Amino acid sequence: MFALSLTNNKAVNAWVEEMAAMTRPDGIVWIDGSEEQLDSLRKQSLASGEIIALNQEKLPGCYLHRTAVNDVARVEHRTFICSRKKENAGPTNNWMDPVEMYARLRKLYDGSMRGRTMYVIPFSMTVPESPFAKFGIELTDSIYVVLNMAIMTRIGTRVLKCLDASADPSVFTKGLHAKAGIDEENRYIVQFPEDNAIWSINSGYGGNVLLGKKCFALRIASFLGWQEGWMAEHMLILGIENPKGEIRYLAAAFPSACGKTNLAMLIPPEVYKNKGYKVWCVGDDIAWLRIGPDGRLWAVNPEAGFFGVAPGTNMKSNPNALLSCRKDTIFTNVVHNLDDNTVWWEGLDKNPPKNALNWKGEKWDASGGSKGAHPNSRFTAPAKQCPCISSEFEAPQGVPISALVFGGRRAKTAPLVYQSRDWDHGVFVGSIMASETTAAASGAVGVVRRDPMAMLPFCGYHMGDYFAHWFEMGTKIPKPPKIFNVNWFRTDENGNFIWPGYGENMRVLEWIIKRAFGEADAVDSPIGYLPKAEEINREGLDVSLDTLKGLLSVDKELWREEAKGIHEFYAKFGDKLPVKLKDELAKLEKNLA
Ligand code: OXD
Ligand code: MN
Repeated sequence: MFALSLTNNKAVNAWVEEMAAMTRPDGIVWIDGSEEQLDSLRKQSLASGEIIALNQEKLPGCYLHRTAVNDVARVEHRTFICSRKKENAGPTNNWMDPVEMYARLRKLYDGSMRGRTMYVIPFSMTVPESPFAKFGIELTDSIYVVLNMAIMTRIGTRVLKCLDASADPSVFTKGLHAKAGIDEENRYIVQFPEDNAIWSINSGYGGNVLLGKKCFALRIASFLGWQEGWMAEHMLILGIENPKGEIRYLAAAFPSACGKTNLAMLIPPEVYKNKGYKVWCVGDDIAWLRIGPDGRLWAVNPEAGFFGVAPGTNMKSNPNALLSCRKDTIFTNVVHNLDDNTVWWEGLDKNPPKNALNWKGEKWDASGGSKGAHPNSRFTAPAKQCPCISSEFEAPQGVPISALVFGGRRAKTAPLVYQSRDWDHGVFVGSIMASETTAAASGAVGVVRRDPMAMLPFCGYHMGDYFAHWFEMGTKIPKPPKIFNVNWFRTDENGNFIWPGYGENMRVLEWIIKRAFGEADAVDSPIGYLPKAEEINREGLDVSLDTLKGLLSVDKELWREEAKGIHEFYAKFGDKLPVKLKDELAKLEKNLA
C-alpha cells in the first residue's frame, strides 16, 4: 500500500513517516517528476472531476479547476510567522507560540488524510544544479497541487539526487499541506522559520498551498537570506537588450495588482522595436539575489512557471502572458465556455461566451451583470512557453542586476520616476513604498497602504530587521545596483491616468538603465534625482513635453503630508527601526522645508 521511498535520505524518510503517522493517508505516492506519472495523475484527477479537460485542439494539455467558493485567495489574516520569539515575527505578521501552534495544528491534521493519498513532492527552487538552489519536500493530499507544483517548480528524482549531493542532505524545507475539509474557520498557513517548515491546512487555493511560492520562496527564504547573507524579494526580473545587443538587467518590486506580470513581459513600442530593442523576461514575481564573485548583485527567478492573474490579461495588456498559456496550462476559477470547451475571463476580449459556466460552475452569461471569472482567477503556465523568456532564465548563476526599481499606485505624490541618491537612500525609498486603494478592492478608495519593498505580506521575520538587512547588504556589495522608484498611476483632475503605461513604460526603463550606466543626466530634487523631461524619449508617443514635466513634478506640500504618514508607519517598528531610516526621513523633511 505505501509505495517505496525514492530516496535513502534518512532525514527525508523519517519526516515523511512522521507526517504520515499523523495524517494517516491510505497510501503514499512519491513524485518522481516523470511525464508518465504526471499523466496518470491527470487521468485520476479528471476521473474524480477535480480538473476538467479543455479543448485539446485549441488548448492542448490545458485543464480547468474550480476551488471551493470560500477559498479563492491568499488569507493574510490566517497566515502566521511562528518564530520562537514574538519579537522575531515583528508587528506586521500574525504570530503564535510555535508550541501552541503545533499543538493546535496537530489536532487538525490528525487523520485528515484518511481515505486519501499523500503525495510526496521533492522540489527545488531554481534549477537544482544552481548555487542559489534550495530544496524542499511538499506533502499534499491534492493532485491539483502536484500538477501545479510540476509547473511552478522543478520536481522529482532529479531534486532528490541534488539534495543528497548537497553539503548537508538533512537540510530541506518541510512543507505539509492537507485539504482537510476546506474549513475557513480552521484554515491556517503557518511558517516556522527556525524549523524551516510550512504547515498549510484547510485550503486548496494556489497561493496558500503551492508551498514553493510565497510560503517558501519569500517567507522562509527571506528569513534564510537574512541568516545567510542574501535576499529573497517580491521582484520581477527583466533584461533590456539594446541595439548593440548588450543586455542589461533590472529587478522591480510592486505590491500585488500593480501590473508586475505585465511589466515583466513588456513589449517595446514600435520605435524601440524598429531600432532593435528587446525585452526579455527572467521572472514575474520573485527574485533571489546574491553577491556574485565579480562584486555585482546577481538574481535568479526561483520559480519555473507563472501563477498569473487572468482577468485583464489580453492581447493588448500582455500578449506574452496570453501566449504563455495556450498549452500545458491549468486555469483556476475562470469562465468555462461550453460551446467550444475553452476558457474566458473579464478583459480577455469583448465577446463573453453565451453558453458558459462561471467560476463557481453555475450557468452564466454576461447579460446578468455578474462577473464570470473570479477577479483572482489564475493561469499556471510554464515560464519556458513565454515568447520573451530570457535565454538566461535557467542560468545557474543568474543575471547581473544593474538597477532595482520600486513602485506603487499613487494618484498625485510620486513622480513617474526618480532615482535614489545612494544605496541607503534607496532602502529608504523602498521602505516608504505605498499604494492607494482602488475601486476594484473593497473598502475606501484612495487610502494609502504602506507596503515596504512589496514585502509586507511576505517577510518571514521582523521588518525592522529586514530593513537592517538591506542596509547591511549595501555595505557588502562592492558594485551595488542603482535604486529607483516609478509610478505609472498619476491621474488628472478627472481621475484619468496621465501616463499611457504598458509598453510605453519602456521609455522610463530606458532612462533607468542608462542612469545605472552613467549614460543619462538627472536633476536634483527634494526626494532624489529626477530625469529632465527632455531625457525621456517621446518619439512616437502622444504625450506632450509639458505633460511629461507635470508627471515629473514633486509637490512639496503633498510630500510634507507624506512624511507625516511615514513617521506614523515607522513608529510601528519601535526600537528595531534602523537609525539610518530615521536619518533619511529627517533629510527628506529638511529638503522639503
Ligand atoms: C501574487 C501576489 O499572487 O502577490 O503574486 O499576491
Ligand atoms: Mn506576487
